[in-house]
Amino acid sequence: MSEENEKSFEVSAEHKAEEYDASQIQILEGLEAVRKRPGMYIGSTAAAGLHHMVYEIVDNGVDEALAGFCDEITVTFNEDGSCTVSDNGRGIPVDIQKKAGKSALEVVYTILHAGGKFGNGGYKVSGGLHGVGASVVNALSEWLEVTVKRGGHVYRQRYERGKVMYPVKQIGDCDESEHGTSVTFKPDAEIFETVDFDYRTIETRLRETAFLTKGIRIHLIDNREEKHDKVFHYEGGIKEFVTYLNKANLPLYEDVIYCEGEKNGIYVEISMQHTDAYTENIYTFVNNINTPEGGTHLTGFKNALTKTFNDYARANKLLKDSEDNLTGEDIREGLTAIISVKIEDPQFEGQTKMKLGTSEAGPAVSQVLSEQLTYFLEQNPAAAKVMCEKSILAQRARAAARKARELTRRKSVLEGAGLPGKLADCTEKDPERCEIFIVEGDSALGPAKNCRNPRYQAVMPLRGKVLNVEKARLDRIYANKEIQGMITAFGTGIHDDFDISKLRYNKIVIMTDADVDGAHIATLMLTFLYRFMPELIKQGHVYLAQPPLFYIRKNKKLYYAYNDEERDRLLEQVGKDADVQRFKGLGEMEDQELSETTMDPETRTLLRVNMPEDSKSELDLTFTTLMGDQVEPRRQFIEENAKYVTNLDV
Ligand code: 0RA
Repeated sequence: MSEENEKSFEVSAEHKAEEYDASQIQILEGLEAVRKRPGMYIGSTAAAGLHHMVYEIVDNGVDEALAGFCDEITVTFNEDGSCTVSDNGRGIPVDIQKKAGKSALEVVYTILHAGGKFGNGGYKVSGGLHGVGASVVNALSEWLEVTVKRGGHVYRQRYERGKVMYPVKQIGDCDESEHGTSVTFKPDAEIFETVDFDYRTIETRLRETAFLTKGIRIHLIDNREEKHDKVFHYEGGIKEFVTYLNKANLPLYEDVIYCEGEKNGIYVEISMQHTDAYTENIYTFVNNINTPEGGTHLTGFKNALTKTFNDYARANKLLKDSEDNLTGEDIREGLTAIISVKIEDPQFEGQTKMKLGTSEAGPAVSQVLSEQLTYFLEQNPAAAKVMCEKSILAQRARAAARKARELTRRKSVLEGAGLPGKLADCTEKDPERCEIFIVEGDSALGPAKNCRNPRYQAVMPLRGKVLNVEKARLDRIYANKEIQGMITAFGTGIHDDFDISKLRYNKIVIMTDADVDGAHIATLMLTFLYRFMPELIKQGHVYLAQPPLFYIRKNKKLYYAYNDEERDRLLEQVGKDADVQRFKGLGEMEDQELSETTMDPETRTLLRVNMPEDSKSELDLTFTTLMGDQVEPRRQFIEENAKYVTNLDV
C-alpha cells in the first residue's frame, strides 16, 4: 500500500464528516458512470429511454400498490418540461440508515440498485430493462425533487444531475393520516436526444399498467400546450383488458373467461375471449412487464389450452371418435388472451431478456388454466360449442391452405424461378441495391415503368382492392392473386417459411395516390405486411411513397408541396399570385413529375414505416380497429386521429 493511500485511510477512519464525503464521492462516481453510459442503464437515449424514466418512477409506486399500501398514482407533465409522479403509499422512509449514515430516502435516490434493498415484501415490478432504480432517473435528470409525507411531517430533498443539494429536510407538517411520495424530475437535455414526452406513448403504457394492476387508479394529466386529463381505473383488471382489445371485433360468446390462482408461490391470472377475427393475440406479462418473446408461462398456457379443450370436446361428443384432435393453432384462431404472472425472482432469457425462463411458471399456469377452463366449459356449453365450431373451421381452412401452398411450391419448381408475370423486375442482382414499387392500378403502371431506373428499380401493379387479411382465413389469403404476387416477388416466404435473407429488394415502396382510396389501399398493404411479414417493417424495409399534394407554378418554374404548411410557405416565398394546382393521380402525372417527386432517389420523399417497440397490444388494436368489421370503433379511431393524417384529407 502506498504511503498516500495509508494516510487517506487513516484520516477517513477518524473523521466522520470526511467519511461522509468519501461515500459522497463514491456515489458521484456511481451516478457519473450512469451519465457516461446512459444506454447501459436506461436502454437508449432516444424517446424510448426518456419514457423509461417515467415508467421507472411509476413502477416504484405500482410496487407499493402491489404490496397493498397504495391505490392511486398521478402522473403530470408540467409546462416546464418536468414530470411529476405522486402516489398515496407509505412514503419512502426518511430516517437515517445506520450503514449508509444518511437518510434512507437519499440512499434510494443516490445509490445504484438500492431500489429493492428495503424488502418491501410482495412481488417487485422489476426485471428486463426496468427496475434500474430511482437513482438512475436522478442521475439522468437536470434536477429532481422528492417530497415525502409520513408520520405527520413533510420532507424534501433536491438533486441536480444526481448531486445532493441539501440533506433531507422537514419542510412542514401534515395530518397524520396523509402519506405518500411525490417526485418531480426534469430529464437532462444533455443526455437525451429528445426531452419531449409523447403523451400517447405514456398513455398507452399507463393504461396497460392499470389493466394489469386491478383496482389501481392512475391519473394522467398533461399541462403542456395540448391539455389532457384522464383516469385509468379497472376494477376488472385484465378481464377488462380483453374487452378493450376486442372492442373492434365481434366476441363469439358474452363472457370473458377469467382464471386466477396461486401455485408454488407463483400468482397466475389469465383472461381470454374468442372473436370472429382470424388472428391470435396473446400478450404475456411477468410482474407487469411485457414479455414479447413469451417463455415458460406462454408454453404452459398453450399446452393446457390445447389439452383441456380437446378433452372437453371429446367427452362431450363435439369431436367424433373418428376425427383428429384440434391443434393448438386451430383453437387459438381469433383468441385474445392476457397471461399475467407474479413471481418473486423471475429469470429472464433470450437475446433481449424479454422471455421468461423460470421453469416453475409453466406448470403453475397450466394447472390454474386446466382446472378453471374445464369448469367454465362445463358451465357454458353454448360458448364451448361455438369455440369448437370455430376451431373446426380453422382446421379445414388450414388444411386447404396447406394444399394451396404445396401447389404453389410445386408450380414454382415446374415454372422455373416463377416470378409473377406482371412484375417488371430490375436487372441488378444485389438485393441491397434493389427497390420495388408496388403501384396501385394499371394506370399508374405505365408512368412508373417509364420513370424508373430499370437497373435497380422494379415495379409491380396491384389490380383492384388488396384483400383485407383481417377478414379472411388463410386459405383465401393464399389463394389471392395479388398477395401471391407480392409473396413471390419479395422472395422471403411467409409465416414459418419466412426467411429475410431471401429478400429480393432492400426497399419495398408502397406507391398509391394521395387521396382517400390511395390511403385505404396503402393501409390494406400495411396490414398484410404487419400480419404476415412483420420483420420487413421492423427492419425498416417498408416505405410509403409521397406524391405531392400541390403543384405551384410561377414564372415557368414548378414547385411541389407535400402538405398545407409547405404550400403556404412556398406561396410566401414565390408570391401569392402563383398558380396552385391540387394533387393529381399517379396516372395523370408527367413522367418528369413522377420521377422527381416520387421515384428518383436524388429528389423524392419517402416515408419509412416504423414499428413502435413499446406496445404490441395497442398496435394490434390499431390494425383490428382500422380493418375489423365493427364500424363504430373505426369511426371513433379516425375521429381521434384525424389530425395526424392531414395530408390524406383531399
Ligand atoms: C420501502 C419501505 C417503505 C416504503 C417504500 C419502500 C416506498 C417506496 C416507494 C417508491 C415510490 N413510492 C414509494 N412508497 C413507498 C415503508 C416501510 C414502512 O413504512 O415501514
